[in-house]
Amino acid sequence: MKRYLVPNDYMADPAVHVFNGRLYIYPSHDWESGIPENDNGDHFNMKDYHVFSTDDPMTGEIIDHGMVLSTDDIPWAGRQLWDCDVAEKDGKYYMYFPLKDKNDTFRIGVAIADRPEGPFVPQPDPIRGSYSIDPAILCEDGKYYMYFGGLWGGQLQRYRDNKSLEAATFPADDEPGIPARVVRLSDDMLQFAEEPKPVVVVDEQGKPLTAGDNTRRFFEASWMHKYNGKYYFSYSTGDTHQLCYAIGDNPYGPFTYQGVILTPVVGWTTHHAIVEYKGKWYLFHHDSVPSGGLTWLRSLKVCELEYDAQGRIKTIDGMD
Ligand code: FUB
Repeated sequence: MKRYLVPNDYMADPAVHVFNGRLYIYPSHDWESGIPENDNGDHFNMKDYHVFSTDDPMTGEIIDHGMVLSTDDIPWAGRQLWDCDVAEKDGKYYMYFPLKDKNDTFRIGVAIADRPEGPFVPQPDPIRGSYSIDPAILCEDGKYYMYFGGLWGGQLQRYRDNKSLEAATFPADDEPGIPARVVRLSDDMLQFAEEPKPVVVVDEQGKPLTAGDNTRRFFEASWMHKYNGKYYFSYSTGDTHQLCYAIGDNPYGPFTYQGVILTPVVGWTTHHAIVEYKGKWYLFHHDSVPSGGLTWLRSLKVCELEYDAQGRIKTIDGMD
């Protein structure tokens, strides 16, 4: 069974966490801004976030806590509030959000709240040294790690070794693909504590997935969860529209490719969060069925997710 969570509005890119025994959903807020569709993603012209919560994602009431952060409140804002994530530390809630600055370059900002439902107050500047999109946070033994990055409109091809290039550069098809990044956050949660490192996904022979392997290699939409002591790094393959996953032994990887979590959905993008709640595992994602296939008007969905006895995720049909 699958469920559309917010049938009266367009929400996408869910990040989902359990705070104080309740499920909190932090999506992007799609709307019709009239910007034509292009490979740069200009049509994803989001300008605010809402927060939702529930005590039962399949059948319970979904509470809309209203608008919690807007580009109007962010001093360095240019345009395009894309996929965010939220982490809790010492009773404060930190929202990490990608946004283009006034030079049209994606940076990652932080906004702080006293409660998981916000409202969130942004810091005056983005995180120093941040770039690209799609932050996802792992909390592990009191340390916090951010996974981030996305190709094409997400601008990751403009960077190598955390330095910006003069021009966007893609590897040849037989070279390793451009990886996501992982970085530990500072104790105050407001900066990077180290240089971001590549999130390397390898095949069964231990070789990094190549740029031409576009049904398996990373594109955007990082998520990290733990299952049976292993680290499951999951992501979208972008132009081949799959959600895939890879397993590692620590937060930095490397991660060995395992398979497909969700086959392509209606719409160009696919994006997700995986979370355990009250003894069940759930996949939150989005598709463009309710908007009649408009890629920039996406709707939040949830379904249960299952593992086999070896810890492999059972593939879910995106067209269901
Ligand atoms: O919503 C805008 C972008 O589309 C996200 O940041 C990507 O992950 C993709 O879902």
